[in-house]
Amino acid sequence: MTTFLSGIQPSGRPHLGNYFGALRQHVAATLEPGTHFYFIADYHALTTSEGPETLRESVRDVAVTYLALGLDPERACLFRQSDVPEVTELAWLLACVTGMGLLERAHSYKDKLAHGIKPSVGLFTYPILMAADILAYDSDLVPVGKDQVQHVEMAQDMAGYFNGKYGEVFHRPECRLPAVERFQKVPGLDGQKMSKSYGNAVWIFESGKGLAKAVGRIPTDSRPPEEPKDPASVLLMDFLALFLEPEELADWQRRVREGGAGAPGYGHLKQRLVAAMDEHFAPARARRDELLADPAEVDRILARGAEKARARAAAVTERARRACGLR
Ligand code: AQP
Repeated sequence: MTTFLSGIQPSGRPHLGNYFGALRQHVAATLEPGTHFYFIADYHALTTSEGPETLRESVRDVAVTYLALGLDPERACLFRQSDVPEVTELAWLLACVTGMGLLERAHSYKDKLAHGIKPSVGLFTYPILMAADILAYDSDLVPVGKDQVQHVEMAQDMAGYFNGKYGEVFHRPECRLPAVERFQKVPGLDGQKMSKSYGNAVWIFESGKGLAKAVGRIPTDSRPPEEPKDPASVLLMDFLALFLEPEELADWQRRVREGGAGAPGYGHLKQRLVAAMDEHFAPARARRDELLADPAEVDRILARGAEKARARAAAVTERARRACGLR
């Protein structure tokens, strides 16, 4: 039976990149046969924490987002990472077989430094905790966006180091990217990867004036509508490509490419984007409002998820302890 596992950090409001790269494929995967674990990575979020109250709110926000997007807690186990403290012990066991060089090659760490984020030891060793998260559940498949592929590969490496030294303890996980390539790395408002910490993100439940304002921030240039343009040079088209059906998208692309009297202006494209996002997320927004009104139910779901996840992680951790001589 295949075990699926993935997670998301409660380090800010889930954005379009998290949705297309991860959340949407997590929810879809739960329809496949297997065991499904989805966690809210609150230990990870401590690497960039803005305080306890914000963290608690963000954890709830991510839980509500998963459920509002259709994750069925009867089919998937939804839980808080910190409700399974075994992963921190596993992280230590993995740290002791992992060379510094592996972590020094992490692209995501280097990107964070390049964005001026002051690194803690926790941020540097993040891939070890992520490997522990993956290996603790004997995960077979890890659905993620492209930015996390290297981290899954590092988990494979760490499993290999540990197994090489102590025998076959950990399963080798494989990552799974969204089948549609443009969902693998969604651009932010500045054209770089959309990221909670880069100030370029659009919250998936943004609505009304907030949504119009966010879409209004997508940069455009001074070329007039009539001027023929390569659609690939118009960032707005990348956003529209996330939401429109292929035929409609092809039509807008053609009109942008041909220019002339029938070509849309940037304002027109922005209006279409707002309408498409509204339509796409309206049902989930309504479910979100219902869930926010019933926090006790969300707590119950997380508690049930934690119980099941912890039982699996405890067994794997015990196997690892014995293998390395701690028992
Ligand atoms: N722009 C993106 N396009 C596609 N997938 C993305 N993901 C994140 N950004 C994009 C995927 O979302 C999942 C959860 O990510 P995370 O919140 O745990 O960490 P992250 O990848 O570091 O996301 P952020 O927004 O960039 O967070 P911060 O700024 O806090 O570090 C992952 O599967 C990821 O691939």
